[in-house]
Amino acid sequence: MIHLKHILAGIALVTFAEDAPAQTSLEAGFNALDQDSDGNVSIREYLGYRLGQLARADADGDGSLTAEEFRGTQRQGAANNAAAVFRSFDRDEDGLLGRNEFILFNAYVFRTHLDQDENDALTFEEYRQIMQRRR
Ligand SMILES: [Ca+2]
Ligand SMILES: [Ca+2]
Ligand SMILES: [Ca+2]
Repeated sequence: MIHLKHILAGIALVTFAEDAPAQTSLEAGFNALDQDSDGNVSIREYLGYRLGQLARADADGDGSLTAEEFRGTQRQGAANNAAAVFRSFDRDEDGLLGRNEFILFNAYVFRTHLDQDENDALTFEEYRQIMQRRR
């Protein structure tokens, strides 16, 4: 778990990148995540979004990610650290990131790096700050 907190901080900054082309407004990106339009991205909504990403990244469709498939879900700088993150969250050490392990990973990122006030929901203001730190 050495340096994991640092690594995950980098991942958090790029976590929304794949669905947010530069010209997409912050509001549009946030609204896409806020499925029930209550003004917050709950941890459930966030995990739902990430599970959709799992399904897309799972090239062989077995419900688990290989290290290679996982790396594909991360961007640039974060991709370099993907192997370390993968090892840390492959709790049963079977060389795959299973659905539950993937959820644990994303819940951890959400709780430690996205949700600043730790109420299991991301406000637009928190989202905006994350996106601005990315630049
Ligand atoms: Ca919501
Ligand atoms: Ca797979
Ligand atoms: Ca595993």
